[in-house]
Amino acid sequence: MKRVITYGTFDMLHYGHINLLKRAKEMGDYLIVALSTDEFNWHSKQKKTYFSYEKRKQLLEAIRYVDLVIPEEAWDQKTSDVKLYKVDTFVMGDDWAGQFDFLQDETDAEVVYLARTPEISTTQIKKDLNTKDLTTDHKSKTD
Ligand code: C2G
Repeated sequence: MKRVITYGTFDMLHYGHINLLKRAKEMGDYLIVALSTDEFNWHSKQKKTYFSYEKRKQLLEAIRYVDLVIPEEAWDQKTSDVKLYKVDTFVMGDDWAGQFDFLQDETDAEVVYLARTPEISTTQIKKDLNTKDLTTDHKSKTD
């Protein structure tokens, strides 16, 4: 069984996240998602999330590509995670390109960076919700 792992906050889940998870799963048979806890997000990423860890975990566990969700509590847990879960492939979006190459030296895992889905992000969604007149905008597209 080929095991894959990826890490992230996955707040306000959107199709960019799904595209990443789908491609990550296609690289193996079992996909583990290390989900940033609320504490890790705030203390280490200065990120406040719309959804709590439990809600973000519930959403991820409902995705067909995801087999296991574990907490991400520290930047430096990746090496031990890869060893503990016998991971073959470590996957991240290419906004992280190069940041985790050390894992190839410290573990037997392959490190793969996948192209991000352009134009969508949680930050963009929050901005658009405050600016676009979504109803009118949506209506004009479908009428
Ligand atoms: N992603 C993507 N396309 C987007 C948005 C996100 O491919 N339009 C990918 C990111 O590259 C990342 C994953 O989806 O691989 C999760 O994105 P975030 O929740 O923003 O994760 P991040 O805050 O980058 O946390 O230790 C690593 C960190 O936990 C990663």
